Amino acid sequence: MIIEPQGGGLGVVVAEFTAATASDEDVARLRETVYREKIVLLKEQHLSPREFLDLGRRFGRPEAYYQPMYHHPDVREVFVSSNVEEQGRQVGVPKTGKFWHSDYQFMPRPFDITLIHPQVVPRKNRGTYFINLAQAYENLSDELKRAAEHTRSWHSVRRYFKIRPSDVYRPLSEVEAEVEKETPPSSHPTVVTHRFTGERLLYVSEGFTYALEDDTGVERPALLKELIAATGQSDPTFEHPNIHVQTFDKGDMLIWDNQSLVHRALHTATPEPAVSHRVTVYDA
Ligand code: 7UC
Ligand code: FE
Repeated sequence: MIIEPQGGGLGVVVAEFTAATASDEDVARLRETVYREKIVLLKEQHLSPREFLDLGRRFGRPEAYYQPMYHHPDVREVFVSSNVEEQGRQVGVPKTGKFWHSDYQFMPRPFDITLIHPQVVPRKNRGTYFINLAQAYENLSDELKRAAEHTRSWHSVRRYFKIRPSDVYRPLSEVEAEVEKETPPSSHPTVVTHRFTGERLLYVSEGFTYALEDDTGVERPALLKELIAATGQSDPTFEHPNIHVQTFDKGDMLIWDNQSLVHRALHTATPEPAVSHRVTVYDA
């Protein structure tokens, strides 16, 4: 196993890692690298959905997505993002994650680690944007740090909940009510402490975070907007210095620290075929 920094700041590239024969020491070293470097790009993987899940298991307890329409038909713990029909039918869900978020941020317990194994890689707009919320917190002015302290932020999937085929002809109000009931908003402190590294994270996202309240329960919409902008998530040009663009090739696997990072699928002007498999885990 060879670990090398990738040019341009965030993340490392790992070559000569073989999932089937990797020792516990190799996996422990990778896990520690994920939390320290935030993104690990494993080269030359080519794993079946079952093998991918087996690798995910070595990093923690895999959790199947709460909605079955995202599940791989053979391995339910594998989440499928795809705009490619297989034998005339849709597998998984197209156009997922095209907004700043972290995975399951709207749930009581967000995932610790996300693993993505791209299957069909677009030729042009390949990649994912990332922002490190530990870095974003560090970069805040002392005044904004103080303002964020002792506040809570509220997160919901409602703006990005995907209409299911079974929702056709249902009143939107009924679907909305169901979303609120099945996935009520979750709140987390606006400044959370990373459970493994102890870093302070500015835990807000443009896609899921819809309210921030101070310690007396009063909503502070202007502060939320200012904090989100300070992280770089409001930049329509994606040129904010906090934004890291992670590209990948066929056979790559991306493993990232989902506590520290928000991410967003690259915006594609011309739709190209894209398929990726995802496994998400709780680490202890
Ligand atoms: O379809 C999607 O963009 C899925 C998103 C609402 N949730 C992904 C997650 O793991 O939180
Ligand atoms: Fe995501």
